[in-house]
Amino acid sequence: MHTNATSATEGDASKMPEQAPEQAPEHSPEQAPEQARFERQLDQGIPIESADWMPAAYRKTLIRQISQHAHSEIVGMLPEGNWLTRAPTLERKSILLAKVQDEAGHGLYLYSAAETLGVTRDAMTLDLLARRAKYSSIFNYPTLSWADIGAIGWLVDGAAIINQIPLCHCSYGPYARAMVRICKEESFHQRQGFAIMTVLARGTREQQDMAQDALNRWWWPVLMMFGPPDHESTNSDQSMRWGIKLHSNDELRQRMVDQTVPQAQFLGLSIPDEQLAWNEARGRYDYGAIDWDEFRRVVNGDGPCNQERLAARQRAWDEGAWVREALEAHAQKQATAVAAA
Ligand code: BYC
Repeated sequence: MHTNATSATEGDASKMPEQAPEQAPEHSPEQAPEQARFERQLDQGIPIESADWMPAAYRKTLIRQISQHAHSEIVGMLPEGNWLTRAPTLERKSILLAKVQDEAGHGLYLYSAAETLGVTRDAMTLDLLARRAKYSSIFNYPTLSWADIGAIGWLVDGAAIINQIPLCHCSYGPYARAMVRICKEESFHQRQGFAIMTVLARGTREQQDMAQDALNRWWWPVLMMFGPPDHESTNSDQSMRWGIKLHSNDELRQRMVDQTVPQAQFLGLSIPDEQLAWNEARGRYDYGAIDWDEFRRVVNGDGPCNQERLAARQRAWDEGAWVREALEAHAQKQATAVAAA
């Protein structure tokens, strides 16, 4: 629920900014001392806080990344929510329910972190609904069997941890602090997924096949989560200079492969990649070519579930209108009472 009313117009979609506000131009000569202080803070590893001066492009990049991250957490509830009523036991159901609720919490911490940069949650949501903002490609794939819930925890949350632990040390204080708790919870999520896969992998032949089928379908989309290859990554260089990203997309993807192969071996499952091989010289695994056309298709709206996911978010927005209106009315009543007192 949206409780973060920051302006008198918030909650009234007709008066809402249609997208994140335009940023001020890059620093003027008078701002040179501020720019120098900003750069000194980056060099010395001192977090940038919301009240600190920052270049407009830094602010814009953070709003883009944090809001897309928040949208991913919220959209990410949908594929798993699909199995809440069909979890095989009461215990599994309550664990999954807790996990899905955690994802909602992650979305809220992240929307709050983005709001410290001067954008409203409503504006960010409208950007998502108008397809101006992205969310992770991985959530455009369907969850066809219970093993997919295991695979999401094991692989998707596993990838999230690899990508997000470094973000706990990124240069923007509110984002870095939000990531600390998120990463702790992701680690619980990863373990619950691995636990599901372990039960299936040690189960009947049918259960083992189900686990293998889930791994086959999720493996490549999970590797795509880390973003395009470094030479095609438009934002990486600048984001790394600003300390928003600490490692490149390919480096994190490689860590994912190196971490997951022994886990798959432990489960007795095979990674669906004939070119996967240990490279003694590099001390890392070599892996096969990723289908980047598929990645681009999914990111551009043509994945198996893109329409369904956005329709669900649109429905939630429409059906939540009365809540936003009620909150707005309540906030106005409070403000009137305070003014009268
Ligand atoms: N999907 O220059 P690049 C979770 C876009 S939540 C869609 O490398 P950047 C979880 C990228 O936005 C998982 N789009 O970008 C939740 C850019 O387009 P724009 C989400 C992607 O930002 C619930 C363009 O491609 N995690 O795990 O430097 C349950 C060029 O890419 C993707 C985060 O958001 C993608 N996979 O690096 C369970 C973490 N990859 O925006 C689990 C925070 C790239 O210029 N985000 N694009 O139009 C990041 O670390 C970075 O934003 C990324 C991409 C590594 C994802």
